[in-house]
Amino acid sequence: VELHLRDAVKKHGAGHLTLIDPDSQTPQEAGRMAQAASQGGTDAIMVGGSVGATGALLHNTVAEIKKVTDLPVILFPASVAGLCENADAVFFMSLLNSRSPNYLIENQAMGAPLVLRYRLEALPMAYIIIEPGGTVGYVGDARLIPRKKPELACAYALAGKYLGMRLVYLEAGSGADSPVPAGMVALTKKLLGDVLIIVGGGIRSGRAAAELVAAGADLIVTGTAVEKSQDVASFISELTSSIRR
Ligand code: 1GP
Repeated sequence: VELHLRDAVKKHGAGHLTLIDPDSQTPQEAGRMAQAASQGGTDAIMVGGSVGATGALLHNTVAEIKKVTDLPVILFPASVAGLCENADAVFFMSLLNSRSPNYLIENQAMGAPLVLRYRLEALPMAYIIIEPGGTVGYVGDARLIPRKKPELACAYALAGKYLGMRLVYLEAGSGADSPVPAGMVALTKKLLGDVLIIVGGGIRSGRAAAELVAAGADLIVTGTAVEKSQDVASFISELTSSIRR
């Protein structure tokens, strides 16, 4: 799955990930969204959410998505409960600016044997939450990075790289009024080189996505805007065509 993502970035200059929160619709509706997103040219489906994205709902959501598309399904877990065996990979992430050991290492330790048993590909990722942070900032007990302090985001991202993480996710929080500042993305990419920079939270248009890609984002995540869209295939197609070379 990591190779698939890196290939997409190499080929088109950037990639797009569609985030589906199992708690926001039925598994069948999630399947229809994933199918439309795939038609629109998204590169992978992320499945997860801060609250309630667990158990049978999670499993059935992944199952419906796998039925309708060959795209990789990557789990985006809020805790050990966000793992299931029918996905392809997991963002094996540590919330580096959390105050809580739960989100730094405890859930990861409880989850690691399940990742092995479920044969999920683990994608080692530094997860960094920037203001305003939204629900995930609250639930993850994050000490939010101020929007005007790109050097702080970079310090955490670089620490992640030196710890061996090959992906960095700069998160503004789902539904944020505005995405992570482009300048913060630019500085992070400049210092991190071949680490994949994922940016999400509050991205609602092709223009916003293109600005972040121009700054250095490798992968753009959209969740809320896809959920709200009346025509998912054409919305994703607008996003993917504006970020691709
Ligand atoms: C949330 O970054 C993701 O974890 C997506 O955010 O819902 O605002 O697209 P949106």
